[in-house]
Amino acid sequence: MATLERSHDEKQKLLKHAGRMFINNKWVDAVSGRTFDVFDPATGEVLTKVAEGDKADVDIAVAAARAAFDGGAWSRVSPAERGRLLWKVADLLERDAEAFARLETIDNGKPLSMSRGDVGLAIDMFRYMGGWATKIVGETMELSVGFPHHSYTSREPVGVAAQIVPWNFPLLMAAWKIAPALAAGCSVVLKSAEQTPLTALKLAEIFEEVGFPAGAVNFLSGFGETAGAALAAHPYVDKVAFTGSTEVGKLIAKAATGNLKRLTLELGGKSPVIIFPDADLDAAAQGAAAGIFYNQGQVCCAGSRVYVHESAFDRVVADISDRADAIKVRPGLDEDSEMGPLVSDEQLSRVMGFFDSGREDGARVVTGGGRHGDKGYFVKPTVYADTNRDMRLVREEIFGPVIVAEPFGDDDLDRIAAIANDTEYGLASSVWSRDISKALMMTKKIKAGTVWVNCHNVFDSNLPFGGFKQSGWGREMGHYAIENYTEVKSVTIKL
Ligand code: TXE
Repeated sequence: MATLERSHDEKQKLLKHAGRMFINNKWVDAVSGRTFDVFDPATGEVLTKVAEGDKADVDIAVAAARAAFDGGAWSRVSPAERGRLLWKVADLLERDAEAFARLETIDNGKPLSMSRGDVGLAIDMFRYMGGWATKIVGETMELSVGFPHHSYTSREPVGVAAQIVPWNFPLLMAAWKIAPALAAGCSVVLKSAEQTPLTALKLAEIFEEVGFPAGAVNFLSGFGETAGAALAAHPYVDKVAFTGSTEVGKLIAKAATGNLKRLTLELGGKSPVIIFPDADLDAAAQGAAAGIFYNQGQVCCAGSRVYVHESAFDRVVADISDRADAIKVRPGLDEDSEMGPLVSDEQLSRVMGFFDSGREDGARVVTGGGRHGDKGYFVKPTVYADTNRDMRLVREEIFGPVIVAEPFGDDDLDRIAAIANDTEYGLASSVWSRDISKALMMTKKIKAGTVWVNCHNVFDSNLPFGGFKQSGWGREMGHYAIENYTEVKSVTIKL
């Protein structure tokens, strides 16, 4: 109860405009007047209410973003000024970093140490993309057209960007999406996830304080099937950026075809961790454990399948399982918490369903395999062995702190890669070996957008991130993110 009271109290202090959305530089109620409950994942109790934006609010926000982009004040802001504004966002986020971290933990459940890490990465993303605003350039080219000419390309902002973000890294995903869009000169309508709307609303306070022109950035709270779907289908939206489930990604792709919106999708994963016997096995076990248990396993690139050479299998699995048992599973606001609750009742039920399927399919529980406590949405860090490729545990994204471990006896890299690639996803992977040549050969064989060698879950604003196969379309971060928000224009002048 102490946690809940603390949460309520902090919520009052931490959010100035609870129950409202930020559209066209004004704090407004939903047109319908409706609100919905936000829950404390550590207790399951209602934390606060936020505005329930839907199609009517989407229409207003998109119209504001459209006007800002089509000749409005935002369209006249110079690249240097866009960069300065983004740096200011970073500075104010840094000033309020601890408040953001606490609010993220209250809303999402993750340990404070992780929220602090997320805020740091978000700050870095705004600075990094602020730097890009003045470095968006075209090329000149020689043609073979037989008359004197001058040809060049320019990069222009795509237009109105609708951005739909998930609940696992609410603030960070907002930063990944908003920062490149604004650096490129697009205007933005962002919809937070219904489970975790609070830090996006607090970020809106920062945008208000920085003083962006009206309509440049609009923050909506609301549900996916209503507000999200309306954004994805909106005829005046030019680009959609989505992070979430593969299932919803496909719905968004269909909705976006109406006016052939530009589209980037960052979707699910079932990322393999491959541990060769010549690896530093302590480091590999530590990395594999961190790779799955970080953020309660609610990470799209979580290393959820670990394949270990049979000669090292028992030792590595025992080590991962000891590490799982040692994790302090506590409410995120407790400073010593190392794993918080899952985000929602629904996510808890989903993960519990996977425990049931593991039981039915005969997988061996090495450790965990159930709920932790009876209040809030906590589950035990879990390790399974004796699994096979036909089990749901092995095929489907669980999005919880659950890893399946399987041995391989093979030394043939192609056969090992075939096991690693035996998934509809292709987001990430890690390879653990002291033999750099073997590790690099594996990086070429794995079909995934990211391959880490002797590490896992390493992110940087300068490092592109995204998936092969059904893990999505396009790359976020780095200069790729800027390309997502620009169109190339070719100009040819006959001299
Ligand atoms: O995701 P959804 P859910 C995976 C993970 C998880 C599963 C389900 O496996 O267990 O998805 O989670 C918005 N049109 N990931 O159901 O529904 C929604 O409001 C437009 C992986 O919570 O995909 C939210 O803002 N938008 C993932 C966002 O989509 C819609 C992160 C994500 O929600 C919509 C989250 C619609 N029809 C879940 N329906 C990752 N890649 O990191 C929902 N939304």
